[in-house]
Amino acid sequence: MSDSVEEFSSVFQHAKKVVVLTGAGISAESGIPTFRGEGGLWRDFDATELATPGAFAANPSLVWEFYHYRRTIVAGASPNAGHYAVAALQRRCRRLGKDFILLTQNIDGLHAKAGSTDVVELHGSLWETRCCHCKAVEANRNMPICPALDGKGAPDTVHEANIPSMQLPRCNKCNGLLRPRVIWFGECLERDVLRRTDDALQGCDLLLVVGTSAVVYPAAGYAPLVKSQGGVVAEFNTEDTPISYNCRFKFQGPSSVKLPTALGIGEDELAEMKET
Ligand code: BJW
Ligand code: ZN
Repeated sequence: MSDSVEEFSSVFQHAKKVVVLTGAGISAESGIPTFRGEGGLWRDFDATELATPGAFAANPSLVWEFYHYRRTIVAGASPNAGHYAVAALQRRCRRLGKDFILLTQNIDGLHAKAGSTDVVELHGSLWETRCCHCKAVEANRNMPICPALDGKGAPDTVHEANIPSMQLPRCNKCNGLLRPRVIWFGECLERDVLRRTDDALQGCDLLLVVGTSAVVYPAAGYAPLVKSQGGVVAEFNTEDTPISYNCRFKFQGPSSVKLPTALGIGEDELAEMKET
C-alpha cells in the first residue's frame, strides 16, 4: 500500500475511467454526523437501527423525528474542501477526456452543492419523499416538512414526540403517509441507480473510495470488484476498513486535506470551485 502522491498522480494520468465512491466521512467535516463510530448515536439509538422499514412501520413518528433532525443539520451545512476537490476532479477529467462518475452513499446533497453533476445517489435523498400508498416521489425542502415536527427531533431529549400518523408528512395526491425517499436496510437500490452503477464500474481503471466504513452492501463490494477487474483502488479514510487490503493507495487522514493533496488541487482551485 502506498501513500505516494507522485505514484498516484502517474496512475491518474494513465486512467481512462475514474470513479469516486463516497460515504458519510466526506461530510463529517461539514458537521454531519457519520453512522458508525463517533456521532453514530441519536438519542439512545444506533443511527442504523432507525434506517430500516421495520423501524418506520413500528414508529413512523420517531423515524420522522430522526430525519427531520438530519434535514435541519444538513440545511445549515456547507460543502467542505473534500466535496470541492471531487467536483474539481470531475472538471479535470472532462477536460482531459476521461470518463468520470461519482457514486455517493450520502443523502445530504452536498456534492451537488459543491458543483458535482450527474451524481449517482445510491441511497436516495434527504430532500425527496415517497408516498407509502401511491408511491409518488416528490422533492420537498420545506422546513419543517410538516407543522407537527416543528421543534422536534432534538437528539438530547428522551421525550418522543409521538406524532399521530395523520399529522406526519402526507401525500398531496392521495393523502397517504410519506416517507423519506431513502434506501433502508433490506431494501433494493433503485433499478436506474443499479444500472448507472454497473455502467460506472464496468471498465473502471481507477476507483477512489472516500470516507466509508465499507461494511454496507452493495457499495462495500465495489472496491473488490474493481480490483478483480484489474483496476486500481485508492482509499481516503481516517481509519482502516475491510477494503483497505484491496487498495494500492491509502491516504490516511481527513478527506478535506488528503483529497486535495493527492489530486494536486491547490487553494486557488478550491476557492474557484467555491465561487462557481
Ligand atoms: C472519515 C472522516 C474524514 C470519518 N475523512 N474519512 C451482502 C453481504 C452481507 C449483507 C448484505 C449483502 N447485500 C445486502 C446485504 C444487507 C445490507 C447490508 O449491507 N448489511 C451489512 C450491514 C452487512 N444491505 C442492504 O440491505 C442494501 N440493500 C440491498 O442490498 O438490497 C438487496 C438485498 C437486501 C437484503 C439482503 C440481500 C440483498 C441497502 C443498504 C441501505 C443502507 N442504508 C443506509 C441509510 C440510508 C438513508 C440514510 O442516510 O438515513 O445508508 S444505512 C447507512 O450506512 C447509510 C450509509 O449510506 C451507509 C454506509 O455508511 P458509511 O457512509 O460508510 O458511513 P459510516 O458512518 O459507516 O462510516 C464513515 C467512515 O468515514 C468511517 O470509515 C470513518 O473512519 C470515516 N471518516 N471522518 C475521511 N474526516
Ligand atoms: Zn400518495
